[in-house]
Amino acid sequence: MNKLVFIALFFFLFQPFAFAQYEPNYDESKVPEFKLPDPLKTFSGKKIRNAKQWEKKRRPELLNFFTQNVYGEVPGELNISSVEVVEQSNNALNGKASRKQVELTFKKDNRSLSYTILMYLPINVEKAPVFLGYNFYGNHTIANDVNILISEAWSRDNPSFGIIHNQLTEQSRGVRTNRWALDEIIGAGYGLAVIYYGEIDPDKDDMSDGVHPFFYVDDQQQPADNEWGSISAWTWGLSRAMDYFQKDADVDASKVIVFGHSRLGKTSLWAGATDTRFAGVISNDSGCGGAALSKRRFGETVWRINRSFPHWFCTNFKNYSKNEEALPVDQHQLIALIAPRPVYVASAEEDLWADPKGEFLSAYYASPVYKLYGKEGIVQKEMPGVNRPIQNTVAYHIRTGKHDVTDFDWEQYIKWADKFVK
Ligand code: GTR
Repeated sequence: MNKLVFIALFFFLFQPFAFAQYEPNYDESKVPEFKLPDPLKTFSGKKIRNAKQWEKKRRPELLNFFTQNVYGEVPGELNISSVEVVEQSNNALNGKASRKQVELTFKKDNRSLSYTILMYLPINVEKAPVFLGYNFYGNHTIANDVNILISEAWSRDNPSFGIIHNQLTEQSRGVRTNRWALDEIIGAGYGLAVIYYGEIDPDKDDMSDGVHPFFYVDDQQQPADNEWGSISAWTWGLSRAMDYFQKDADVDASKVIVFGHSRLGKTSLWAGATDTRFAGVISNDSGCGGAALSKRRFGETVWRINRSFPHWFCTNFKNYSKNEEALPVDQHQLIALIAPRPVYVASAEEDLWADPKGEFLSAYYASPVYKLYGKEGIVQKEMPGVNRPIQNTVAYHIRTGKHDVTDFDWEQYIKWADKFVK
């Protein structure tokens, strides 16, 4: 047999075994043994005893590790060049809200990038606390409102939403109203601000578009190994939205809660960790690289996420693919970086890919850091029953159903925000 044919045949026959080894695990009894790094012990082994030591020693070294090895560093400063209110009305949602569409523009050398924040604010509140979140398919998908402008940015195709040739269209207006409980948010006295994430960085493995190239020198094609992936870029966008809120008299910038689902839940956690101006953080079904503990290797793993979405994290994170045991941190420490500000981690029962138990344990193991500040986190190690939220400064629920954002989720977020942020 010709040698090449033999090699091809060999790989063909043994391929199922090779892949079986990396099939996602959904069996609790097959979760590997692992030791979680202690948030209250420094890398050099010193015990952290109070909030001051945490802030001086441990928090900075953890933040630095996540920056250099997981999400990637933002290579420089890029501030808002101009703000334009492109549309507004004081009569939205049957007179209950005002609506504002604000375009932020960034310029550097001969590059320019703009994105639009769509805001609904309750009419009877002078300075509103606000939920801020990214959406997956354009601002016009979040409400059945003909006045919402349609973004021209690249989008992943989704024929069921009428998105083909990577262009958002009229056909998808209002298709995601189910994910945003807008009436309830406004009724409870909060504003909602949303941004289409593709305007900051299109969600594809291409580092030549979005905000990344603003910092390239000479003929650089991609960020350095320790520099930002897409999650960090999206996080940068949220922080610039925060810059804007600080100047908007209609918003209470000291009460902005950053929210995100799934990959955008990973993003909201990283935003909360890196930007202490966010008063609260919500991670909805954020899974691997979000709230879920990586070392459990349950559902999606570091290898799998780096393979499917090579652009989300920094290149250095690939060192931990199939190598979670070498990670000197885990995601409970990402949550701890948000302390003492309120954080809500939510899971869905059928969303095993995101590892609900790993998400819960992260919230639990982050709690000792909250305790340093006299704040109550998650005190019981047993997961609560389905649809039975635990709401402290650290909050958690697992609801029935699949990977999604539902009215049940929002009801809990509003109740919790009323108590811990408003
Ligand atoms: C999945 C990915 C998850 C999650 C999800 C989403 O395909 O594996 O990590 O982020 O996408 O964002 O919808």
